[in-house]
Parts: sequence; structure tokens; C-alpha cells
Amino acid sequence: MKRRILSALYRADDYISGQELCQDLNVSRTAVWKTINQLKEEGYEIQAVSRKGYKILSSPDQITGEEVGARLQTKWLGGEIHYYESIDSTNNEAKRLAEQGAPNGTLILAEKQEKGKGRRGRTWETPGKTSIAMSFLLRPNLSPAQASMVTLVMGLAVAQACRELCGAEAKIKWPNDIVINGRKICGILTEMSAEMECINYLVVGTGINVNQQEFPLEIQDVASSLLSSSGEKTNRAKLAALCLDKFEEYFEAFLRTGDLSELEEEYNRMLAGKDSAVRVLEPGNEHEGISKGINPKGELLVELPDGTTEAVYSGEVSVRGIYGYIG
Ligand code: BT5
Repeated sequence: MKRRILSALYRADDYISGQELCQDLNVSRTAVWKTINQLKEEGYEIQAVSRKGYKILSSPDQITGEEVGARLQTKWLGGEIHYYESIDSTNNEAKRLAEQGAPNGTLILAEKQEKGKGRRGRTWETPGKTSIAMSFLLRPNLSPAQASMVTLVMGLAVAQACRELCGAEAKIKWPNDIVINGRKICGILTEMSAEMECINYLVVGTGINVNQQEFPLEIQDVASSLLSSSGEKTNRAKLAALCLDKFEEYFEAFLRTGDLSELEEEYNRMLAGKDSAVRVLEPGNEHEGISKGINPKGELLVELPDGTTEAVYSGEVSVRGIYGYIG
């Protein structure tokens, strides 16, 4: 009920009458009035003007299921939402829920992560109140080999959402970071449960630095936030919802062809360091080349000094040393 009323208030550009709310949601005027009061108690500023109705003036900065859910325009992503003030890791929670049979599209949001995870055992800082930590569960009909492309689809969604909502010069650092001016503002971790031929489920976890003004010493030189780079605060729930809206749209494009052929061009426009030198950190075979952007399989094409081009698969190597920081 709260989510539906919030959603109607957000959708209305101007005032929405009590009667409209009752009719749209099929509830009584008293129920609407009660919910509006409840929202006010929670910190929402809602103006009520006679003969005009209700208008939302401001909302508390929180990343709850209601706040994000009310802003979502997706068809299936976020159909079920779980919110935690504090959790070990939203990816871990998504996996636990997946094992209990949670449906495709289930979304997990947390204000704070106690054990946020990066790739290969690294950690991810989610201090609370300033960032986004979210994971969602997918049960796609894909082969395990296609899974790494889903990280790229989310990267494109986050970069576009940051550009659209914050006007930020967000770029994608292949395969799983979003950077602004060479500093990381977002990391994506996709985890998979699979058999030989098919995926049981995928968990796509995204951490975004939104309103942080400072960072722990260890990541001070590599990390940034949307606030630090633009000077303006961003509503976290709005940004999270926009990332998810865009993911659903791009993911459907990905499913249509089973690869990134419909998204490749847009992705390469947003790619940091395209046509510049990159260092490929293949164990035992570190080498340099020129980044030529991704191919439809999501591999990074690297032109080597001898003129040949190699396709770097995200699962095998990482690329670094190009965006002003070592990542
Ligand atoms: C990543 O790993 O960038 C993937 C991060 C995924 C985080 C999300 S949050 C929601 C979901 N739940 C989880 O538990 N995880 C996901 P990687 O490329 O390995 O980068 C990790 C490195 O980034 C660390 O070793 C630090 O150097 C740096 N780092 C840690 N926290 C950071 C932050 N808040 N901002 C920028 N850099 C950070």
C-alpha cells in the first residue's frame, strides 16, 4: 500500500487528488489519508492542498524497498524486494534466497554491508547512508559461457543512469567498473551457480559510491563518488531504480540475440581508454596493446604490436594501468 501510494505520488508531475488515488489503488479515502500520515512520520514531506490533492515535496534519503520499488518502472526486475539496514553482503543474501527458491528478478538492497565483496576475495566498502549496495537474482535460460556478458550489461546500465541523472562523465572500465575521471565510483560482481550446460541462477551485485565525501585510506587514491565529481548530492533510490530500469531494457536486448550485438556500439562509446594503450595481465604473459573496444561476445579486442588483434575474455585476464589508477 505504502509503495503503491508513493509510486502514484512520484509518477504525478503535480498534485494528485485524493479521489484519483482512491480510484487508482482501489482503496478508501481514510486508507489513503492514514498512509500519507505514516509517510510524513517517516520523514516524507507531502503537501496537502484542498481541491488539488497531494504532492510530494521531498523524501528521506534512504534505499528501502519502498523508496526504490515505488520508483521502478520495470516489468519483472524487483518484483520481490528485500531490504536490510545491515547485512554481510547483498550478493550472499541473494544466493541464500536463491537456494530457498526466490523468483527471477528478486532484488536485495542494503544500507550497509559488513562484508561487501569484490572479485577474487577482495573487499568492497559500503559505509552506509551514502552509497548503493544492491544485488538481483536472475534465472535466465543461458549457458554458463554467456554469464560474463551480464556484468557488461549492468555496467552499461549504471554508466547510462549516472549520465542521465547526474550529468556525470561516467565511463566503463571493462569489464566491471564505472569510473569518472579515472577513479572508480562503481564495481559489479556477478556470481553464478551452474551445471555443465546451464545456469541455475546468476546474482548481479552492484556497489555505487553516491554521496561519499571521504574514503578509507587504502582506497583514497582510486575511489571517487558522484558527489565528489559533480559537487551535487544524488537521491540514491532514484539512481538505483534508474539503473534497474535500464538493466531490464538492455538485458532484454541481450536475450534477443544471446550476445551484445545490439549493445556493442553504445558500450564502446562509453568505454574508458578506447584506442589507448592497455596492459593485459595474463598470468605468465603480461603484455601491452591498444584497446579497440568489445566485440559482440563481450571480449575486449586488443591490437598487438605485430598488428594482430587478440580477444581478451573477462574471466581470464584483467586489464589495467590506463585510467590513472591501478585497479
Ligand atoms: C568489484 O571488485 O569492483 C566488485 C564490487 C561489487 C560490490 C557489490 S556491492 C553489492 C554486492 N554485494 C557484494 O558483496 N558485492 C557486490 P574488484 O574489481 O575486485 O574491486 C575491489 C577493489 O576495489 C578493492 O580491492 C579496493 O581496492 C576497491 N574498492 C573497495 N571498495 C571500494 C569503493 N567503495 N569504491 C571504490 N573502490 C573500492
